[in-house]
Amino acid sequence: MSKTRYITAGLSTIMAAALGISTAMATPLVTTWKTATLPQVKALLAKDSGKVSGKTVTYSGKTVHVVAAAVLPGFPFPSFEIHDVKNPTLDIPAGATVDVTFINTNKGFGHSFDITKKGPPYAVMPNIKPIVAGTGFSPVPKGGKFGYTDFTWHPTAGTYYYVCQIPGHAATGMFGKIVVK
Ligand SMILES: [Cu+2]
Repeated sequence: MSKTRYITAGLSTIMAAALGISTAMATPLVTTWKTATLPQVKALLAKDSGKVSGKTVTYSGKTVHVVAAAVLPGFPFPSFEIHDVKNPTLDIPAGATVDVTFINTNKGFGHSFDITKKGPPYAVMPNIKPIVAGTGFSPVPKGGKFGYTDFTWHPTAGTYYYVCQIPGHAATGMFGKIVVK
């Protein structure tokens, strides 16, 4: 049901990997974006299945639904929000199926939500190949319409980070931690 995927480039990608060429050469992520109005965005945000405690959102069950926004109105740029918490740590049970919905609510800017094992600090251009097909760069909201997309992740136990790969965003704090255990 994932709406995102990588387009593989076949032999050239394999050769690039074999030669140790930087991920800058990797094939870009192609993502399908849908649009929602602000009331629809609020309904989507309410579908997050976690429970907030301080700066942590804890998920339980076999299937969890993470709904993240980029720069909700009223929050500082650049940041992610989940349950109105800025850049929260996500606690997810190992073995769970994680359905992620990412919505860009930041008028005038694009953002991405990509998952990596690489922690901070991040370069201005993080150039991270996500460990699961993430979102790639969102469209810039316009005309009261906000882009959102979905992907599914089956994490193994470990520590991960969600990051925005628009240049400068992760470097200036647009990331958070995910603990799977
Ligand atoms: Cu961003």
